[in-house]
Amino acid sequence: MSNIIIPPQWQRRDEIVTKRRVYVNRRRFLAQLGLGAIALSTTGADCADRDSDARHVAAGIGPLDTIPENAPRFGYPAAQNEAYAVPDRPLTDRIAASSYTNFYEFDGESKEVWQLTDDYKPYPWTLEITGLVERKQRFDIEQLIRRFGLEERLYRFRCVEAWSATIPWTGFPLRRLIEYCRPLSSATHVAFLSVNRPKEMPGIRRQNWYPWPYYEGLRMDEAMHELAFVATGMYGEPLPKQNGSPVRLALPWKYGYKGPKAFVRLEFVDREPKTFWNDLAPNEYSFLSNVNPNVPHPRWSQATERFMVDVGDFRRIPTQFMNGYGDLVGNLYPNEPRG
Ligand SMILES: Nc1nc2c(c(=O)[nH]1)N[C@H]1C(S)=C(S)[C@@H](COP(=O)(O)O)O[C@H]1N2
Ligand SMILES: [Mo]
Repeated sequence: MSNIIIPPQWQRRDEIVTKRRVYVNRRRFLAQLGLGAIALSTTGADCADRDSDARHVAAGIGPLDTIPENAPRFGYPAAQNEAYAVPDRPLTDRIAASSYTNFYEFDGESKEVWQLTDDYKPYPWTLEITGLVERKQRFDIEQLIRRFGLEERLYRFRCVEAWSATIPWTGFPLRRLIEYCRPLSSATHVAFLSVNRPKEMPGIRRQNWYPWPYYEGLRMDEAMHELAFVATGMYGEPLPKQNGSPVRLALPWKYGYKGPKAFVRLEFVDREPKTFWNDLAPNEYSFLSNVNPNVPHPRWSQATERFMVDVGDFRRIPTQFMNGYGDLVGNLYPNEPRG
């Protein structure tokens, strides 16, 4: 992707909005000059996307313009919960975090998922609560936000493929939703199901060998942990489509794939639920999938990671036990290799 638009790292909240405006205007400016496609095709690594990119540039659309128009905006930007800061690394550039994404429903290879989300219309959306629970019910996004509130948390993020980021998520602890719904005492796990919209999601159509829709799961003690977070937004605004609009999980001590994007169902169950990547390759993707530098992936080391600072700017850093959250969640996993 474009390396030409890299404003300085922002530190203060109002710079988030400013930065987005600068970015959008720059795109429009290039489009007007007819230079967009040329200026944006300089990296070469994404030739396949060049046509798509040119089309988006011509329309003045960038990776932050995929925030749905009808996403509710009340409560943003939310107050930051200072208990969840990330003092050891910088915040990842916002455009980078919404350009370099993983969302197989749109594509399995390209890291420019946002260009494939034009047909995806996340709203109307409902979350169904079902299974072993007293209050089986549905929430729309407004109801979720009104009932459970919004706060901002800075979390480390670590993909199993050894890239990482620091993201300011907006949302609420999953625990709040679970307590409200009152699971039965027989519930031991929570299963999540992502939205299944082949007409809107080209990756589902193209990669029809995958067991869609995406599904994930947690033990109840994990789901009830204060760190487990339902994200409705990031960087002070609702989630862009490619980052999982309308809601996704942020589980900072686990590899990224444990956090389903665009989930529509939460089911309380009495056994370990099946999960998408574990079903596809059980020896590579365990149910727990806690970030652990001491446990290599069968095909690569997990001792270090490529931390994404900005668009095209990655730094190699050591991976921390539980992604730096060992003090908080380590006690849940007595058998996790510690050295
Ligand atoms: N529904 C769904 N959720 C998903 C994925 C996916 O392909 N589909 N990819 C996962 C993986 S592998 C990662 S690393 C994170 C990526 O989140 P990001 O693209 O917002 O960085 O989303 C996770 N959640
Ligand atoms: Mo990932």
